Amino acid sequence: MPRRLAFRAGTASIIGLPNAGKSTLLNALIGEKLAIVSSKPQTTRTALDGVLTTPAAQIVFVDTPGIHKSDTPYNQKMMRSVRASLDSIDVLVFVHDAQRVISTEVEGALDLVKKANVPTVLVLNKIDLVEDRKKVLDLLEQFPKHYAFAAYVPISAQSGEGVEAVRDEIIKLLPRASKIYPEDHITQMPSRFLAAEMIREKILAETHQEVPHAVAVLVDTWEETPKLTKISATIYVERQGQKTIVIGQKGAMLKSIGTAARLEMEEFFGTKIFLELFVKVRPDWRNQPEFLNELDWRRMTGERDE
Ligand SMILES: Nc1nc2c(ncn2[C@@H]2O[C@H](COP(=O)(O)OP(=O)(O)O)[C@@H](O)[C@H]2O)c(=O)[nH]1
Ligand SMILES: [Mg+2]
Repeated sequence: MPRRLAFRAGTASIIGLPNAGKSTLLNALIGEKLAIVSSKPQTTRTALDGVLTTPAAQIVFVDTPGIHKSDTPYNQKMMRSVRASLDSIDVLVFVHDAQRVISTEVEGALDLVKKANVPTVLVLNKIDLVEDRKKVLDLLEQFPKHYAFAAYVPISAQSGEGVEAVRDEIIKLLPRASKIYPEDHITQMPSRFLAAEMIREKILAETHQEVPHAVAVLVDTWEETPKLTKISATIYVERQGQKTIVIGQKGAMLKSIGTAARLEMEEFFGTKIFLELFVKVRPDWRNQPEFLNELDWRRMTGERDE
């Protein structure tokens, strides 16, 4: 049979509790850092997409915010994006942190899996952090009691161990179909969103307590010249005290955030970058629908490559 007839293509959503390693897995699967990663909850605030094309298949991945109690409007918005990611997909990938037991929180998340009713791969992540491999096996054995997963794969998204097995299990579950996107397409996300996220990641890495939750970043201007790309962006926080923290002593914190973000942008976009950062207080932005729309990459307008 000619190979093109056996080609498989479809969509796979990655879901799980916060901090399980969903975004790290997306990046490992695609081989590009598309999603920002941190140990702070709510690092991923909206559904993100990343496309992997192999000779045998094309998988459109959707990375999602962690499944959590949606007690505020902003959290509810995040959970809506998780639920929306369960519609019209071919495969689900449920990521669980191998250091954690199957708590009631996990059971709640598994209810979403049951409702989605699509073939689901159980990924037991962070096995590099579990010294006793027997514990990994014991935990793997627990999962079928909760749901009949299509496959069970222990991995370390960070080291890459097991990531190919995840990819192969997903491909087996995809329908026969031709490519949805051209081969070199990796994401729908606009460059200015990716750049804003890179800045936010550096802030998350450097700040603590309520600051990570209070931070939003928007790129204001994006100017490409043959020699370099000039980007100016605003970091929004909710209170003056947070602004003081983000700027730091004599601007030291803002400078280190800017340098780290610029280096990552230069690597990712493959061009020299001039990055200018501003910090503004915008009280209660998490409850302002208009501002939340501005942060939504699907609604971003303006200069874009891709
Ligand atoms: N040791 C280890 N850490 C991991 C692994 N996968 C993710 N992490 C870390 O776990 C934290 C949460 O990862 P992230 O991908 O942002 O989780 P998400 O909230 O599920 O998207 C980050 O600090 C990651 O570096 C892994 O396989 N091993
Ligand atoms: Mg994430």
